[in-house]
Parts: sequence; C-alpha cells; structure tokens
Amino acid sequence: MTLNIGVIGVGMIGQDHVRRLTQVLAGARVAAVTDVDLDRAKSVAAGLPQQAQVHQSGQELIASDDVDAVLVASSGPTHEEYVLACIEAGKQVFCEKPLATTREACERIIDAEVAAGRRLTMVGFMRRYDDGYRGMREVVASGDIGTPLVFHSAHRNPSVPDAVTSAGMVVDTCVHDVDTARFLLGTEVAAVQVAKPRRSSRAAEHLQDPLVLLLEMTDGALVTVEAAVNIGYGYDIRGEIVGESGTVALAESNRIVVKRDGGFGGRVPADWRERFVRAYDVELQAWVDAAAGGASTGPSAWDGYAATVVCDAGVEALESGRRIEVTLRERPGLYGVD
Ligand code: NAD
Ligand code: ISE
Repeated sequence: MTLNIGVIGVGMIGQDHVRRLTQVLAGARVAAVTDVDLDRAKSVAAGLPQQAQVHQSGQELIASDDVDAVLVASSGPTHEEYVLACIEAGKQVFCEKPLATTREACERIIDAEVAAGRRLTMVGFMRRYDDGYRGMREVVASGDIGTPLVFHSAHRNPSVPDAVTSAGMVVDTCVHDVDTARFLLGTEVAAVQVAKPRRSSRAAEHLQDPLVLLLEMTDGALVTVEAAVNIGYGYDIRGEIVGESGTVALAESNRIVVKRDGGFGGRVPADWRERFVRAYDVELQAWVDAAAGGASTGPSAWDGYAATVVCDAGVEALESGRRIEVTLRERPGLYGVD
C-alpha cells in the first residue's frame, strides 16, 4: 500500500522531508502540499514526480479524502491547530519539533488523544533514530558503565539569523538535548538552571550565546547542555554520559579520518540536514510504516509535552536567574511508562 501524505509547511525542513518521502523512502508519496506562502507550495508541487494537490490551507489539506496521513513542518506556533485537526479527523500526524510552543497547547493535544483513545501523533525528535544516540542508550541499559551520573550535551550551530533570541535558543535548539536526556537516561527533568558564560563576539548584541542549561533529573543525575549558535566551524553535536564505572560518548559523526602533512582531521557537518540525514530517513520511514498500518510509533505527544514544559522552565530560569522546578501532569496510561 502507498501512504498518501499531505505536507503542511514546505520551508527548509518541509522541503527536505518532501525530498526524502519522494526519493529515499518506500511506501509513501506526497499527495498534497500547502504553505501560507502558496507560491512556495506550488513550486514544491511542480517539482514532484507525480501530481500533488496544492491546498489553500492546512485545514483543507487535512480534511481532504486524498490525504491518508499528515506531516506538519510549518513554524512551531502553528503546530497545535494542525495536530488537533488531524486527531479530530482520525489521521496519523508526524509533527516536527516542538510539538507545540506552550504547556497548555501540548496538554490540549494530549487531552484530544486521550479522548480519541489512541495515539495519532509522532514528534520529530530525530536524534532517537541516530545510530550514535541509540548506541549510547544500549550501553546505559546494559549496565556496562554503571549508574549514569552526569550527561554532557553540546549543541553547536555554525550561525543563526539575527531574529533568533536567547529564549529561542532554549525552546528551539535545546529542546533536542532535553528530549535526548529523557531518552538516554529514562527519567524526567525535575529542575532547570541556566548559566551565562562570557558572550561570543560573533553573536548578535541581544543574544546570550553561548548559554548552559543545568538539568536535574528525577533520580539525581545531572545534565549539562551547552548551546552555542555562532560557533562558526560547523554543526557540532556532542554527548557523553559519565557512569559510576565508565563513560560512553558520541564519536565524531564522519566515519573517516584523513591524515596528511603531519596532522589528521575530518569533516564537520555543515548543518542538521547533513549531520542527521540518516536519522531523519529512519525516523520518517518508521512513521510511514506504522501509519500505513494505522498504528503509531516513536516519540509521542507526551514526549513533546515533557520537552516543552522543561524548555518553558528553562526560559523562566534564563530570564529570572533562578532555579525553576518542573512539574508534569500525571502521565496518561495511553503513553505507557517510557
Ligand atoms: P522555515 O521557516 O524554513 O519553514 C516554515 C514554513 O512554514 C515556511 O514555508 C512558512 O511559510 C510555513 N508556514 C508558516 N506558517 C504556516 C501556516 N500557518 N500554515 C502553513 N504553513 C505555514 O522553518 P523550518 O526550519 O523548516 O522549520 C519548520 C519546523 O521544523 C519548526 O517547527 C522547526 O523547529 C522544525 N525543525 C526541525 C528540525 C529538526 O532537526 N528536527 C530542523 C529544522 C526545523
Ligand atoms: C533547528 O530548528 C533544529 O531543530 C536543529 O536540529 C537544531 O540543531 C537547530 O538549532 C534548530 O534551530
């Protein structure tokens, strides 16, 4: 069976997902697209190998009988409306991170799924499909390094547009590290603090770049998240867990090392598309396969909710300079235990 997918939002990652749905993955086709920038939607549709409907709005696309499942890749504040409409229509939805930009919006999505009695939403936390992070998780689960004590996560972007804010660094960038901490350590975040190192001279005036989040997990483990978004040299994602009797860390993401002229080195990825290309492929194929069978998989609305609540606390910690406790609502049975 071929799953007919409607894509809402065809900016940077929307177009990248359209490419992979069309050229890389099996069992899916892009049947419809929309974007508030209709010219952009039309030009993306025109580049597809098979005809795709261009809808005037996301709501129209979701309601269309030609669309079996929906991929939401519009900007964060628009996600809630589209995800809720998909749940209402009983259609599986892959929603790029963040699930929604406020705790309340995420709770409305959880309430809608609980009322529907089934999970319909998968959140685009692609790191959960990265070989490196999966390997780290297996090592932790094996007990080989003992009880995890500290997880160091570094999230470095080469540069960002001037419009990016310090709060945006927390909710848009660190959200991945928050989900990664939950995924690797298997516990929730209990409290957040933010430290402000000396600012990079490469950063815009208004930006606290870099910043460091300190997450206290419910079992006492600590997580440091260094976010640096004007690092210049490339897109560099690092991670190391320190356990009681050993450590496990991400290796360099390129698989070759070049030695010449008395030195050695390799390529640093240019951006998230290059660094996580395989993770995005695996993630989206998993969603397509599950959705084709009417099932859900992957990071859930609960995971999206938990990450957003922690990031909200992170913004409060950043702005107030205080340690902010994180309180999650009771986890509905629909979302299991992990
Ligand atoms: P972008 O600005 O390049 O694209 C967003 C697109 O959505 C634009 O084409 C815009 O016109 C469209 N849009 C805005 N409002 C809309 C609406 N109401 N209805 C329909 N279309 C609308 O941004 P992007 O970088 O592609 O990011 C899109 C989403 O994907 C964001 O939520 C972002 O956080 C997420 N993202 C995730 C990753 C990842 O690594 N998983 C990477 C990049 C972006
Ligand atoms: C972007 O939206 C992403 O999700 C990328 O994965 C992240 O590295 C980047 O910082 C965000 O802006």
